Amino acid sequence: MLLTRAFDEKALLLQRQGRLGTYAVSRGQEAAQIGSALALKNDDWVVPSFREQGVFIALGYPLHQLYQYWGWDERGMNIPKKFSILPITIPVSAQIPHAVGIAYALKLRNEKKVVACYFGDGGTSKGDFHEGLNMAGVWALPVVFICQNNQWAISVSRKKQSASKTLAQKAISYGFEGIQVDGNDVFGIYKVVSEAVKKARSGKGPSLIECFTYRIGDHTTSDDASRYRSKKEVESWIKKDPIERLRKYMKKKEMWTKMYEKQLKKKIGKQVKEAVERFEKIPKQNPEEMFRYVYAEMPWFLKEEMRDI
Ligand SMILES: Cc1ncc(C[n+]2csc(CCOP(=O)(O)OP(=O)(O)O)c2C)c(N)n1
Ligand SMILES: [Mg+2]
Repeated sequence: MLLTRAFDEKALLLQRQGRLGTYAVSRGQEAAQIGSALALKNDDWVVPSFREQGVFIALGYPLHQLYQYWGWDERGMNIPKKFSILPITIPVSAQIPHAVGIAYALKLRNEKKVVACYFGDGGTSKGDFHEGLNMAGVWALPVVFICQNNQWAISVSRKKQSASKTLAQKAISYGFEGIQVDGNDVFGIYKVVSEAVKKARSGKGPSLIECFTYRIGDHTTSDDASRYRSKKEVESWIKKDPIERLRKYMKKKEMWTKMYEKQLKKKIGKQVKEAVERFEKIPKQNPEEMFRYVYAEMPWFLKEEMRDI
């Protein structure tokens, strides 16, 4: 969780210095992301949206490749073979039908693997969400839908997103279980996701887990959240910071010392520094690359745009 926070903080600085592109911070959502990722087995499938750096980091994804992706170079999502992760999906909820397709294939092949599919509260308003969850229920597929309800979809609040009392309850209409869990409690998330994964692996079908959490930062580096939400609201959630909660718990259990955190932060600082150095040494891609592979034959308007770069 601390590594994810440090990765994010560095990403923000790099973006402000023009060394990284638009970036979506995950501050406040570390428990939901790391707790859920750790409940998976190595060869389970992970289908992310765009704010899940904590999931990638918990699974051991190379940090420099994550920076590379956010640094305008999609080769950062050239997923090394040992990972069963799909590339980051920017279009909201487009990944949900993909996750369900993978789960369907796993079922047909009788492979005892599970798919973890991530999306946000805003993602539940998309048709893809309904289509995906509906068929996952009909076919009793091995998929765990993990909704990080961080209360905001850019400037649209959770209340404006859906009249449902909870997002978890939407699962009822698809014929499977939905659970709302404290998204800032890493142990709670781990437990609930572990149970859903076990259920999916044993052929008992999908689950929807709503992690009730908060996006402490702006939506992305292109956003200014102070224009649509109050300081008071943000401060009330800073008090529930998942890392602070874990620290308090560990202190109480005498599992934490100042020295432990100091050493951990030193190690993390080194990891992040090395990742940035490695990312910045990668030769820059030719900007023409982004035009080349969209169509078999490049249309005139792309040719025109390409001439202008
Ligand atoms: C199909 C589509 N429409 C609109 C956008 C612009 N957009 C990017 S993120 C976002 C809000 C997503 O909110 P949520 O699902 O709650 O995820 P969060 O950003 O809170 O993690 C929108 C509307 C997009 N990326 N894709
Ligand atoms: Mg959201």
